[in-house]
This record gives sequence, C-alpha cells and structure tokens, in this order.
Amino acid sequence: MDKYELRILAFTGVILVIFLVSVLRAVNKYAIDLPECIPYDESFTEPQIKQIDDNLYQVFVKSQMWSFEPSEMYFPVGAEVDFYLSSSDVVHGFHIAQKGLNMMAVPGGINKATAKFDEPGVYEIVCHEYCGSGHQHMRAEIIVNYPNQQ
Ligand SMILES: [Cu+2]
Repeated sequence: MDKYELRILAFTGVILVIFLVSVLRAVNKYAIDLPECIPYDESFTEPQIKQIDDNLYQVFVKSQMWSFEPSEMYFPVGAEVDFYLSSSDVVHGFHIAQKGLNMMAVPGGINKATAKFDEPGVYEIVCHEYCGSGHQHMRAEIIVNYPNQQ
C-alpha cells in the first residue's frame, strides 16, 4: 500500500475517533435520551397522563390530523416525563424545541422518549413533519409550574 494511502487512512481513523468521542461527550453532557421504538400495543394509543410517583409521569400522546391529544399538560418543576407517541392516521412529528426532543409519530408504531423539566415555563410542542393542509395548527403545550401553582 502506498504511504500516502496509509496516511489518509490513519487521518480518517483519527477523525472518526474524534467524531465518536464528541457524540458520546454530548450525549453525557446534555443528558440526551435517545428515542426508542417499543412494541406496538393498542393501550398506548389512548391519550392519557399517568403519575407514576412524585416526579415521574407517563404521557400517551395520540397524534392525528391536526392535533395532539392531550393538547395541554401540566407538570411540576423537576418532573421526568416519558412520552409514548402514536399516530392514528399519517406520519406526524413531535418536537419540543426547548428540550431538544424530536420524535416521529408513525401509524402502527409507538415511539418513546423521556424529558426532564427542571425549569418552570411553557414548552411548546409542534409537528415538524408536513402532514396535510392543517399541519401548521398542530401544536400542544406543556406547562411546568412549581407544585403549589397548579
Ligand atoms: Cu404536521
């Protein structure tokens, strides 16, 4: 093998290692929870908010043209929320910009991601996948208050 080819291969390997280390550091630093697909179960398609314990919640979000259900959610500061996302018609998006949470709602599938809400405020959820003529109205809100403000 030519010595220049070896140098290019070594350089590419170093760049690859730097890239992988950077991704792992970012995942740790920002506590990024990667979305996951879970086996389909019809019980996840019924919109609801469950409180599991003081700070742990499960939300079953149903996406449909052109709304999310539930469309308004209230949590106390410090709440950790598992979102289980389903779609009853077409592919939708589920994006909470302030949390960097981004999922797809796929018919016949359930996607799950977790977010922790340490700061009070209003967190807007938008559909970021064009899903039809009413797409721009597809929004929901998460309101995070101190426990005594709910
Ligand atoms: Cu949409």
